[in-house]
Order: sequence, then structure tokens, then C-alpha cells
Amino acid sequence: MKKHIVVIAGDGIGQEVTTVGKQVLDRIAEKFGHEFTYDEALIGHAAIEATGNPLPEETVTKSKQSDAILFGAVGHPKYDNDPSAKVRPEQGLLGIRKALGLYANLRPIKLFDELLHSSSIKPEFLQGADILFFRELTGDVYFGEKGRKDDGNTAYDLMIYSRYEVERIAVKAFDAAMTRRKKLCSVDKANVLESSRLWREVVQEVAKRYPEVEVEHQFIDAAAMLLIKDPRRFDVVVTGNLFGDILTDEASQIAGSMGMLASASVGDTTGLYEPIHGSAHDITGKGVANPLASVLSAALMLDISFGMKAEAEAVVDAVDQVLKAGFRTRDIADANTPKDLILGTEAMGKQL
Ligand code: GGG
Repeated sequence: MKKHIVVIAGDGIGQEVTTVGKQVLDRIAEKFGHEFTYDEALIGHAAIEATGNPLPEETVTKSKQSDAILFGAVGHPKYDNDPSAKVRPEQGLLGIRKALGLYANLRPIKLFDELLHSSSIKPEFLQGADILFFRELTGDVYFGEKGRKDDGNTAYDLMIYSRYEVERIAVKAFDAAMTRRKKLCSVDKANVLESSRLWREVVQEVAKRYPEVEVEHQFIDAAAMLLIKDPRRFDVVVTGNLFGDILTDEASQIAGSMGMLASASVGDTTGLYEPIHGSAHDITGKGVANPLASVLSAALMLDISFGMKAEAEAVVDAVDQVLKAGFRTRDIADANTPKDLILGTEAMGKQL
């Protein structure tokens, strides 16, 4: 099969980890007789530096014309310390999600057996944990009206959801639940927020079409607590943009590290595949970033965008084998990991 992939490495460790993700795609192409061609595009701080725009038009055009996007990360500390900056790297990522209609962000929380003891959560609460998050990606406070009033002394971000937006992400989540344990948890804050009351109403309506799926509703605060207390109670979780962003960072501790979590953003057009972690400037250029989230994102691409199930499994198996052999990047190493098995980004890539 021939597939054209746009690589948008972005900022910080984005470059280092997508290099490994791409290498793994190349090995799969060779092994399974496919032809993957690549193009590169700019986003985030790198794009601001080159063009003044965090999302150049060329990046959107190339992305729309591709079969899939392998994405790295966006961000730069200089903007974190300058709240008045009008142009920011994150606008590139939010912009491309919107421009491509990528409203559903799938974040599988997969705990590899070998990392059971790397997690900060006790192993007896973890074994067998397997959660698929659906984070809504093109609504909520991220895209609602925002601004300042009263001479800049009051700020607002409108939390806004339409029935249509909630319904389409709920359908995706219920469809996935039907292929898994038929358990779905919807997370909101319906005791306080009107947008959450609409969210819950729509999820309840969609649930009627899936009588086999056992549905529960949790408030975000309770869900955050239960995720650590009893992660195995969850199978599919569907939630809004902000709650999903926060909850999946928390859930990364179930998998051992942020460096292990892949994601797929899907919707109306080309799928975008990226680690859930950001640009991590504290470790940029040191060659120590964990590339496995990018590699596992490439596996999601093979599966979801290209329908290459065996190829995707081969990638996940390769990750499993490398971990079984004892190799670790430093984020998933512990006090018992022999020093010679703690690898940098490139060396970890070579083991796959
Ligand atoms: N690879 C994920 C990434 O770059 N995250 C940084 C970021 O700006 N995230 C915002 C978001 O995911 O909504």
C-alpha cells in the first residue's frame, strides 16, 4: 500500500521523538512491503520563528492532502513566562485540530506488564488497567469566546458545547465501548455547569441507542479521585476538552509515564497522531526523551488511518519486547534498573 504522511515535529523534544516514530514506520513499510512517503511541515514556536504564524497555511494544505499526520509537540517556555503574548505555539495545535475537524482524541491508557512497578500507583490497584479515553477536541473553553474587560482586570473563557458536538463524540465513544467491555463513563461537572448539564443530557440520549453498554456519569472531581483509587473500574471514558486534557495527564501515571501515552485525533478528515506529552524543554536536546509515545502513536496511525492491524500489532509487540528485555528510558527506569539498560532516545529507537 502507498501512503503519504506529513511529519509535523513542532517544538522541543517533538523533533527527537518523531524521528524515532518515523524510523519505526519505515521499518514497518520495509517488512510488510508498503511504500510510505513523507513531507515535513512547521507548527508552533518553530513556525512562529520562521513565518510569524504558529500555523502557516502551507501546513494546513499539506496536512489535508496527506493520508495521516505524525505530530510531535508544541510549546516554548518563553511564552509561559509572558502571559501577554498574543501569538503562542499552542494556537498552532488548536488551529490544526479545528481546521481538520479533528473532534475526537483517543487516548489509550495501556499499562505494559513490565512497567507495573514503574508506576507511582501501587501494583495491586493497577494490574489489568486498560482505559480508552475520548477527549472532545474542538469545543469547550479552548474555543469559546475569550477576552478581558474592566480595563483588563477581568478575564473570561466561555465554556461552550452544542448538542451536535456532544453527540458526535458520544457516538464515537459508545461505538468503541461496544468493541470492548461495554462499559462507558461520561465525565462532566453537571452539578455546577450548564454546559455539563447539556453534555449529560445528550450522553443519556445517545445511551438509549446502546442498551448493552453499562453507563455511569461521574463529576470530574470524583473521576480524578477514582482514576487513582481504582483505575480498573474504567473502560471507555468520554469527556470534554479541558477535563480530558487534565484527566489523561493524571492517567499517564497508570501507564508509568507521560512518555508512554500515544493519541489519535480523528474526525472529518486526515487523522493526526501524537504523544500526549508536550515539548518538554527541560530535556530538549539532551537525547533522553522517551520516544515510545511517538512510536505507539505511529501504531495507532497504522491501525486507524491505514487499517493495517497486523502492522500496528507488530509495533506494539516490538515495544513490549524491548521492555521485556529490560531496556528503559530514564522516565520509566527505577532504582533497580541496571545503568547499562537505561537508554537515550536514539538508542531506544534502535532496539525496536
Ligand atoms: N503533543 C501534545 C502537545 O504538544 N501538547 C502541548 C499542548 O499545547 N497541548 C494542548 C492540548 O493538547 O490541548
